Formats: sequence, C-alpha cells, structure tokens
Amino acid sequence: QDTMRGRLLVDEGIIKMAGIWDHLEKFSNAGRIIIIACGTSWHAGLIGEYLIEEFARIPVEVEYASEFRYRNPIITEKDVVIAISQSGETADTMAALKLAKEKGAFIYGICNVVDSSIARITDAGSYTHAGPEIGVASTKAFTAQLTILSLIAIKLGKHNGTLSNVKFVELITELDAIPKKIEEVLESTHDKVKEISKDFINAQNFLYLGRGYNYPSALEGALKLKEISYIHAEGYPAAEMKHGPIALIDENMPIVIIAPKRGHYDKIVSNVQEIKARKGKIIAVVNKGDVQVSAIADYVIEIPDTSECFSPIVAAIPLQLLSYYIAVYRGANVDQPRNLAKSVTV
Ligand code: F1P
Repeated sequence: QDTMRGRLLVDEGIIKMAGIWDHLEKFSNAGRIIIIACGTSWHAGLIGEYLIEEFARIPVEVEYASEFRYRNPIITEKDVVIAISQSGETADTMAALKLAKEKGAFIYGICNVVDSSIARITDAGSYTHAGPEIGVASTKAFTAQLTILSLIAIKLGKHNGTLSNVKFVELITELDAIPKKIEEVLESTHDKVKEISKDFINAQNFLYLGRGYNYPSALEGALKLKEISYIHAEGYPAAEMKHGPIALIDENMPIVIIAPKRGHYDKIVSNVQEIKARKGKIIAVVNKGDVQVSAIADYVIEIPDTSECFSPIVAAIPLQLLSYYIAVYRGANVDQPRNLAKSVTV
C-alpha cells in the first residue's frame, strides 16, 4: 500500500514541486553543487548538503554568502549554485549570486518571496510558498526549505541511479507523512516546552548539540534563541564537544541535545552521560518512547519518529517553540527583535 501511495505521489507530480524536473541533467553533470545563503537559510543549506551527498552522491559545498562574495572563490561553468533565501532580498546572497553568474555557473534559487530580486536573477528555482513570514526570525521558511531540499535530493538520487526505486518510494511516502507529524509535534510539545521555558528565563548561555543531520538543527536552535531572546547560545556538533565546549559545562549551563533514535543514538547517549557527569542541565529532544537519554536528561521533549534525514524538519518545531517562550517570558518582542531586519539589504 505504501508503495502504491509513493507511486501515486510521483504520478500526481508532488515531486515535480521541487522544480528541478527540467534541469536534472544540469544537476547530474555538475562537477559540484555550491549552496550559498545566510543565517537560517545557511543552516538549511547544510542539511541540503547531507541530503544531496547521501542520496544523489554529488559533491556539495555550503558557503556563507557574506564570505563567498568577498573572497576569490573558484567557480566554473560546470558548477550549479543553489541560493537559499527566505526574503529573496538578502544583499550578501544577491552579491554572491552575481559573482557566480558572471563566472557562468547555473543558478538555482530557493526563495519564499515570489518575484523577489534573487528569484529574478536565477536560471531556475523553487518557491517555498511557506506564506508570509511575519516575524523577522525565519521559522516556517526553514522547514519549507528543508522540504524542497529533500525533494531535490531524492529526485536527483532517483535520476542518477544512486537511490533504488524501493528507497525512493519509501522516502517520498515518508515525506508525505511529515505534515501530519508536524501537526502532532506542535500539539504534543507545546505545553511542555512552554513549561520548560520558564526555568530558563535568566539563563546567560545555552549550548545546542546534535549529530549528523541534527548538527545543523543544533546551529539553528541556537540561532533562534540568540535572535529573539538575546541569550548567548552556541550550536555544536555533539562529537566536537570534547574538543573545547566541554570546558563550559557546569550546573549553570543548559544544554539542548537533539537525540532522535535513528541518528547516531549510541554516541549521543555517551555525550549525554558526559554532560551529566559535569552537572549540565540537559534538555533532550528524543523520539517517543525513548528510554536511555530520557533517564538521564533533566527535561525531555518527545517528537515523532522519522528517518534521520527528515528529523530536522520535525525537531525544528520544539526548538523554535523553546526560543519563542523564553523570549516571551523575558518580555522580548518576538516578531521585531532588536537590531535585526527581515531582509538584510546592506
Ligand atoms: C537570512 C537571515 C535570516 C534571519 C534574519 C536575517 O535571510 O539571516 O535567516 O532569520 O531574518 O536574515 P534570508 O536570506 O533567508 O531572507
């Protein structure tokens, strides 16, 4: 039945929404794909790298547009450049794109705002259609960007023969189930996250840790907290903890650890034990029914199970809620954070 549903999704053109349908050869023949973006969109780009390399086996580089534009990067006509931008107006991303275009690269855009400046200079692209982002901090655009990147990676993998038909249908079917899981996670984690937030109103610092696909989730969780609650937060790959950040851990350090069971779980368990031994306050995002991490963590937030590659889409929701409620309890304006603009045009 699942296989039938997967086939139907493909036949109905769901995967066509990824917009690369007419450019598969261009992508497949690319020497490499360079993803350029800023802020939250850059974090989506990192997950895009994991997705495209895993499923389509094309080398991917992810660059901050704000760095790329000022250095002298090697770009050739064989490169495909993917620009990700919610607003489609970010000046750094636009400048980096112009540079890549001058060197003859094929430019693909993933934007939310239709007919925005970035959308206009691209050769092709996909709109995320996430609706207007009212607040400055990017939230639903992020999950929509991840969805588009998933579709691109899966479609390319099928085209390149690096993804079997069975796996292709399995992934598409699972992606189709994500909206339901998002509704579920919003409903099931909301009150819990709101409660947890109250204990961290006066926190000075936060660490966010994750592995694999959820390393960029950790970066994004930390960025959301910085942007709207003005608490200093660092996102790190959990495996890097021992190379420095472990020195920061004591009873005053809250640590959000993203620990779904299908993402390097055993390794995460040892990270959690290391944190506990140093008395860090652990807020764990785990799958429903989790035992090992939950037994050690101080706070547990349960999310539905998904393949590791889609878990950042689901994990983003409680992370966004956590930043939101901490900011609200601190009296911050969550929609208009100080010093930030919706699109950074200079
Ligand atoms: C990039 C970005 C956002 C951030 C804030 C400032 O915007 O860094 O990720 O939340 O709004 O701009 P964009 O290029 O994705 O519109």
